Amino acid sequence: MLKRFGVSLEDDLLDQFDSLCDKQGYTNRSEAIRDLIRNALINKEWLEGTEETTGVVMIVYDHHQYHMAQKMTNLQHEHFTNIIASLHSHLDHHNCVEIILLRGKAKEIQPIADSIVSTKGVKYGHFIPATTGKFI
Ligand code: NI
Repeated sequence: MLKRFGVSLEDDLLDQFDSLCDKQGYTNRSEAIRDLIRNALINKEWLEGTEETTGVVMIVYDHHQYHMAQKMTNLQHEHFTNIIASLHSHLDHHNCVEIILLRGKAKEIQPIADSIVSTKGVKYGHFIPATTGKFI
């Protein structure tokens, strides 16, 4: 069920918010506010770390360097209960891009993501915390 509520904002802040909504392609303020609230709830989920959640790690590496192909395979087998899927694409003769999907409690999967991103030989690594969507 949808509920309505009023929000009071300074002119300038509302102008900036409207311009942001416009740039991001929102057709109305309500959907933008819903997303802000959902993001805040997901942040809280990650800070507490006790509920099951999901996240994605994206990495780029040269598979010839530092035994990277073997290292990434070993690491993913070591955490097979939390790594539920991965996608590997060969960008050229040397470079690979890999997307690794994690599922588990934030306090379990954050350290796995950190260890993947900080592995020697990873040229680019980024972790995106997400959600199971159950609580939002
Ligand atoms: Ni490859």
